[in-house]
Amino acid sequence: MGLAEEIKQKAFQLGFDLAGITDASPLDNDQFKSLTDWLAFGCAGRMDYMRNNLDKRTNPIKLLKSARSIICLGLNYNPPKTQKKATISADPMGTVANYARYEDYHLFIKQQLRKLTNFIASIAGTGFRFKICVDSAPLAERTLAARAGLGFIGKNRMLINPQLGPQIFLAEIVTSLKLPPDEPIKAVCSNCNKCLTACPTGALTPDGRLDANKCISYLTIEYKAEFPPDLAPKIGARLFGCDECVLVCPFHKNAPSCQNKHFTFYPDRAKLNLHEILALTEESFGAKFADSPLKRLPLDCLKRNAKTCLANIAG
Ligand code: B12
Ligand code: SF4
Ligand code: SF4
Repeated sequence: MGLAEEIKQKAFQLGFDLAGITDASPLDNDQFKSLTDWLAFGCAGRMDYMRNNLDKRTNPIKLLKSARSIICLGLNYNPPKTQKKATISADPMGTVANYARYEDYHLFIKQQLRKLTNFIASIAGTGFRFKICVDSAPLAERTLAARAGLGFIGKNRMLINPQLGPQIFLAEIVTSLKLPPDEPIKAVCSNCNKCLTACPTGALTPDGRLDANKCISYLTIEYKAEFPPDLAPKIGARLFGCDECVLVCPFHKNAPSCQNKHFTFYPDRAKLNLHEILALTEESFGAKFADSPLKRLPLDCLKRNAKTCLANIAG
C-alpha cells in the first residue's frame, strides 16, 4: 500500500467518512473570480475575515510555504435517527441547525487531525511539514474538497457527496508531502432548483451566489447587530443557523446518519425553549453549552435571536 492509501485508511479508522487528495495549486481563474466577485458584490456582509488573507484563501502555498499536497477530509453530520420522542412543550421553542446539535466540530475534528498527522509523521519520516485546518483557516475548503473528489458544489453552495449528501464537515491537512491527487467526481444538480425555491429569504441567487446579508445562517450566527426589519419576520423560529437549502436537497433524502460514535450528539438540542434562553446568565450559558458551537455566539446575540423567534411565533 502506498503512503496516500495508508493515510486514507487511517483517516477512515479515525472516523472520517471521506478522504481525498489534491495538489497545492492556487484556485483556477473561475474559482478565483467567483470568490472575488462574491466579495465585490458585498455578499460577505460584515464577515471581514473573508476579505482578509485573500492571498492565502486563494493560494495554499501562502499558508504553508512548503505545501505540495492537501489531504481533504469529510465527516458526515447527518443526525442519527433517535428513538426518543421529541420533547413536547407548551413553551415556544426555537430550532437549532443540525451541525450545532453536536459537540463543537472545530475542536473534535482538530483532535482527530492531530492523531492523523502523528500517524503520518511516524510513517513519512523527516521533512513532513503540515498545517491542519477546520473552517476558520483562510482556505477555500469546498473548492479544494471538490478538487480532491469528495463531492461537487451544488446550487445551495454546499459540497455534496452523491452518497452522503450535503451534511459533511470539511477539514484539511496542507502538507509538504507530494501525494498522488484524486480526480474530481462528475455529478451535478441538473435541472433541480429546490434549494433556490426553499430559501426563506432569497439569499441564493440564480446566478450562483449566496448573499450572506440575507442568509438566516449568517444573521443568527455571524451578524451581531439588530436584524434588518424586513428580514426579521423571515427568520421564523430559527434560533441558531438554518438548514432549509440543505435538507430540501434530493441528495440528502437517502443520506446515511453520522456513524462516528466518538462525536458527541445531543438529541435534545434540535429545539430549545426560548424562555429558558432568555433566562440564561453568562454562567449558566457557559455551563450548559460549554462544548457547543452555540457558545461561539455572544449570549446577548443568542437572546436577540430568541426574542425575534418569540415575536415571529406570536405572529
Ligand atoms: C463564510 C462561511 C459561511 C457564510 C457564507 C456561506 C457561503 N456560501 O459562502 C455563512 C455564515 C452564511 C455560512 C453558512 C453555512 N455554513 Co459556512 N462557511 C463559511 C466559510 C468560513 C467560508 C465559505 C466561503 O469561502 N465562501 C465564499 C464563497 C464565494 O464560496 P462559494 O460560494 O463556495 O464559492 C467557491 C466555490 O463554490 C468555488 N466554485 C464555484 N463554482 C465552482 C465549480 C467547481 C467545479 C469548483 C471545483 C469550485 C467552484 O469558487 C468559490 C471560491 O472558492 C467555510 C469554511 C471555509 N474555510 O471554507 C464554512 C463552510 C462552507 N460552512 C459550512 C456549513 C456547514 C454551513 C451551514 C450549513 C451552517 C448552518 N446550518 O447554518 C450554512 C450553509 C449555508 C450555505 N448554503 O452555504 C461548511 C460546509 C460543508 C459543506 N459540505 O459544504 C464549511 C465548509 C465549514 C466546514 N469546515 O465544514 N457559512
Ligand atoms: S442557510 Fe437558509 S437562509 Fe441561508 S441560503 Fe440556505 S436556506 Fe437560505
Ligand atoms: S436542492 Fe437541487 S439544485 Fe439545490 S443543491 Fe440540491 S440538487 Fe442542487
